[in-house]
Amino acid sequence: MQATAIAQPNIALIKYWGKRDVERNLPAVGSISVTLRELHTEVSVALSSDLRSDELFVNGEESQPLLPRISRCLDNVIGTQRLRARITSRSNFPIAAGLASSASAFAATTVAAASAADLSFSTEELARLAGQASGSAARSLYGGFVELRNSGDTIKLAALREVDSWPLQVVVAITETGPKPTGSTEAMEISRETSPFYTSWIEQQDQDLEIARTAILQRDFAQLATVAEHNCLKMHSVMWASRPPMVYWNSATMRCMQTVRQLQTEGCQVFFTIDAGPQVKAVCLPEDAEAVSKALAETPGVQEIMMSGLGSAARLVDKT
Ligand code: 2P0
Repeated sequence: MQATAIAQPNIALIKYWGKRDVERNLPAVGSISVTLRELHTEVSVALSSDLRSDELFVNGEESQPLLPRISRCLDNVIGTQRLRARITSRSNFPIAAGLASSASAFAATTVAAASAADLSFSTEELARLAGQASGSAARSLYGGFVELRNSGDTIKLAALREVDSWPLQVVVAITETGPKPTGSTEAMEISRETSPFYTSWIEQQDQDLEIARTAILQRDFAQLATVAEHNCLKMHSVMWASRPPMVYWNSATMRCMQTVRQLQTEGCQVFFTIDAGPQVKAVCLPEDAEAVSKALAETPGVQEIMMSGLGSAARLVDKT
């Protein structure tokens, strides 16, 4: 009873920040993301009557701190009266550094757990289960451009555009690889409870979603660039105005934003987005990817560059 799944992280262009139901992990706002191709997490779930408790190995090392959340995810997918599991996870990019590693990890865990237990779910059901573990994970059950919508008491997902029909590139500038100071779950609640901008953030989200959805459907890069940068900066303004303030950026993050601004003045079709971490993701047209990558690599403080096209949905790769 073992299954292995692969999922890719996704980068939100219109961000999820805030929860309307913490218990069920329902987001307060919809979001739109792109699923990446080159970054991935592979998760194996092996259920066994020989195990007395769940065991988790992340990139070859046993991990106690992450285990309760993974165990809860398995309880949610399989049921609490399940066999114990050995879970092994391997990512080809830094984890817990604002690169959406929880999205790919929980998407892959959900798919692998369901298969290991011989349970059959629709993609949308798998997305809802993954989303209960980590909101952004729901989006990695789909490929290309993905929208997550709030729908009554649950979420609904839609693939807005397939991977190959608008092959944007994402250049990730890594400026720091350590774990982030405040996890997203806690940070979102601090924002909801203390930020004076939180309510207007929530109120304006549907408008941003509408503009981004239309831009994606029409392949209007300029429109998507404007709304994505605006939405990103609004989310960070909510965080900055929280008490305590949550500032995920470092000086290299700012320098990367300036590099993107400079590229834009030179005619490059590129925009930046930044999540709950110091990395800068530059989204661009394929013909501009090399120039964007070179300029970001030369930006002081950038430690590494990762390039990715848009990728496909989470999937099962092995079952025994
Ligand atoms: C996003 N982020 O839309 C936003 C932008 C971070 C900034 O989704 O609490 O790890 O597990 O549901 O999914 C990160 O939040 O949060 C996230 P939980 P998650 O990608």
